[in-house]
Amino acid sequence: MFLSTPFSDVIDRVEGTLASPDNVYERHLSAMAEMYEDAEAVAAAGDPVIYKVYEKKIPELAGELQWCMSVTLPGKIGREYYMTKGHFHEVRDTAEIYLCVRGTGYMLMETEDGQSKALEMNPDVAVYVPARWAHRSVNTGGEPLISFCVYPGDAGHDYGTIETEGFRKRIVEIDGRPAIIDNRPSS
Ligand code: S6P
Ligand code: ZN
Repeated sequence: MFLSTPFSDVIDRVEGTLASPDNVYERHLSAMAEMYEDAEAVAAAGDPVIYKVYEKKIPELAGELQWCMSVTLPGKIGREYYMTKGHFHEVRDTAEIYLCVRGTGYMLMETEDGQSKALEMNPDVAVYVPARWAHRSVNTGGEPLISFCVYPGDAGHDYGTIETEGFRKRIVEIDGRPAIIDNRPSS
């Protein structure tokens, strides 16, 4: 049974906001401090906002679609670029589409069995995140990295593995350019 009624909303491609979000949250560095490689840089950074999310409230049902705007701010902690926490979907067999509308960066993805992939994000690039791939937005540019995200209504978020293990790759600045480096050996 479908509970939604038709609606529309307006995306601000510059700010990354929705005109009428049902839920807005900001993730500060303190909520993900252990995810960065450089603890000294974390301690010196204060507690900046790393990213913001503007969501519509949709029933968490398989036939529905969640949608939101994801805004990762520009900056680095040490040499490591600002990024989202990253997650698997709680319902593993659910995919997601990101449409980048502003900024420059990567969608960093990996599977539980050790595959990794980083796809560049620029305005008008649409990224397909398949089912069973954890995903994290990384902003390697000088302006906000903004995407419109769509994913199944019941997908949910599973942060557990990423919180304890991290991603296998990190994206850091080396010689003034983004570089994708190993974080930990594949198991
Ligand atoms: C949800 C989708 C995005 C992220 C958002 C924040 O499936 O992938 O809306 O939730 O980019 O990232 P995170 O990793 O903190 O949920
Ligand atoms: Zn997701």
